[in-house]
Amino acid sequence: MITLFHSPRSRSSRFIFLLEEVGAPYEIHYVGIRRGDGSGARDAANPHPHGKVPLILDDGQMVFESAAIALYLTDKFPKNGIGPAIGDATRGAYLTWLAYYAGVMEPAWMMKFAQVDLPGGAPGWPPAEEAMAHVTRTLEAGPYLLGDRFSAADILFGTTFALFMGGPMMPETPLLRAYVDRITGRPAYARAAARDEG
Ligand SMILES: N[C@@H](CCC(=O)N[C@@H](CS)C(=O)NCC(=O)O)C(=O)O
Repeated sequence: MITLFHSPRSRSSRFIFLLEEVGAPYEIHYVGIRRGDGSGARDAANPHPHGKVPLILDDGQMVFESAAIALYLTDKFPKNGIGPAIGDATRGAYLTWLAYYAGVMEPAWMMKFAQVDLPGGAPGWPPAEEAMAHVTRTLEAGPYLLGDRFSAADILFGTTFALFMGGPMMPETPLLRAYVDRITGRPAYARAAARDEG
């Protein structure tokens, strides 16, 4: 049984979606977190070293960081095929997109959000616009990041786009709108949304 430490309307919401997609037995442990508007507080019941969500516990193993949880769950529950296994022709692309989400998209977006320009302008990731151009080119060949195959990487990207598209962080385009609708139109997304608030 997987235990998901979750707080509504946060980065852990997409892991209810993923757990539904992979068909894992799971329970949700609802915890409080500090919110961007200054509300909320760290929850002593949450074992995360920084008080954040998502985090999962599985038979004594603790996993946190979105990309790590996605890989852990799709490796452990391969039945529905949303995480290419070792040896699969799309495994390399799958690992790349998971790492790209954590190591490129999130920092690029956060720097854009905070309007930070580093001296020299060359941290370990490109500007958000350049990263989005790469994502867009990939989806043009799509319909998913891995081509024909829906994967947990689409859950990370698609649910994030669903939140920010159309706002100052991300202009809406027909291609991205169609992508978001494809991801959030999945039955597992609706089942997860029904459990988000507890
Ligand atoms: N890099 C982490 C980020 C996790 C994260 O920042 N989660 C936010 C919720 S969206 C949180 O728990 N914030 C509470 C806090 O920072 O104390 C991941 O992708 O899992």
